[in-house]
Amino acid sequence: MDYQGDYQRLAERLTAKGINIEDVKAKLKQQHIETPSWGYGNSGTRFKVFPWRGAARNIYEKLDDAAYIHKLTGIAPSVAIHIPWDKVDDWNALNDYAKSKGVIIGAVNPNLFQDEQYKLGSITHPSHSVREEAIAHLVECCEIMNKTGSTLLSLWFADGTNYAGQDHIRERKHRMEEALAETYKHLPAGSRMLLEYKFFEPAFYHTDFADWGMSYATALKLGEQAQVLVDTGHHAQGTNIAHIVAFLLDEKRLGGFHFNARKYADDDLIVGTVNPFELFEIYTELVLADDLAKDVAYMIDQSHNIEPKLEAMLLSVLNCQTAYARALIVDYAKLHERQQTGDVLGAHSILTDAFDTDVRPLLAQVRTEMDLHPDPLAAYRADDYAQRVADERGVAETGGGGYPG
Ligand code: PSV
Ligand code: MN
Repeated sequence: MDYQGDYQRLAERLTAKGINIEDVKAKLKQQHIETPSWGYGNSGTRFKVFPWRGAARNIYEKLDDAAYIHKLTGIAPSVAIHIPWDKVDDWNALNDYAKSKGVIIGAVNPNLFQDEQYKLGSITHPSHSVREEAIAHLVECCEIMNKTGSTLLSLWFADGTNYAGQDHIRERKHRMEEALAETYKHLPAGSRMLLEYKFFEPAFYHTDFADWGMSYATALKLGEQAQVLVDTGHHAQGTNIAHIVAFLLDEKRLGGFHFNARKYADDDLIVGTVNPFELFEIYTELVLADDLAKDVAYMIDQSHNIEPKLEAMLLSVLNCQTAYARALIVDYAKLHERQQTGDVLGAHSILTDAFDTDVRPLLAQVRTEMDLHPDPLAAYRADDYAQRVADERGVAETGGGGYPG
């Protein structure tokens, strides 16, 4: 890949604008995108699961795959786990295995949406005993965090109702607050609880955590260890996610992201495919917020349906890297100047100029400096890893502990 000449020209152009290219490269090298264990197993829609030959069948194979994505990109060193899908008897052995592969266990995601008793909700269920069971699972996940060294409890609830009058909405809110307050007490020191929201599905009349405002209000009640998790696929059409991000950053309550792309519903399409400009807008807010964004966790949340799992995950990480690179080369000084003088389109053009910049030579340079292949997708396609795991693992009959067919 002959990118050096292009990189030199880009570096000169950016330097002339007062952008410190060494600083940009240093930030790109520090980027950290967490991949989800469930993205490596078979998954699908409620209509059909198309099994992928070579999909990971258990948490060890998921770690192998995640380590491979990290080896190619250099920026995906941690793996989110889902409990009980990824539960093991010996957590020390799992930690050691992850370490031997060059990755660590990241966020712990409880699962309160697949058991029979949760038909009417988990922590908001009308029955006290079902709520107790749900809380016990959340506490168990806090204990797992202690064993894996995880610093994030990532919470998403399928809770909600399907018909007006089905349940008392405010009582459900109180049940939810009570359960989370109890869970909060069990959070390991220094860790955080991230509250995800989603405006519909699987409940279709009301969802107990429907939007960022509900997660935010609840986080405020719980305490500083509770923050909001923005899943980019969980908003209504046309929602300005960058605005939500800016607001939460300013309030110091943006805990992290679940990245994916959506065209209509929570499609879990590859992040940055249908929405590259939206992803770039989000990253500009993060870059602008500087220190306010220092603890934000960046996680992928995708379950690939028809696409090859490994290439999909690789592309997802690379799309986040591209968006971040574009956001880092925005001329923020000039942007601010134009904002102050009310130069509406002049200000806008500062953003489109960065977005339209071909950052591939910059990223190739960064990767070379990190001793990586300058083009990870080409490296993946030239490599035999996918073929090897296809031969070794064959076609899994289940989702590898993830979404069943
Ligand atoms: C739900 O749609 C969700 O986005 C939540 O983050 C879950 O944890 C994740 O998918 C995996 O089930
Ligand atoms: Mn999510």
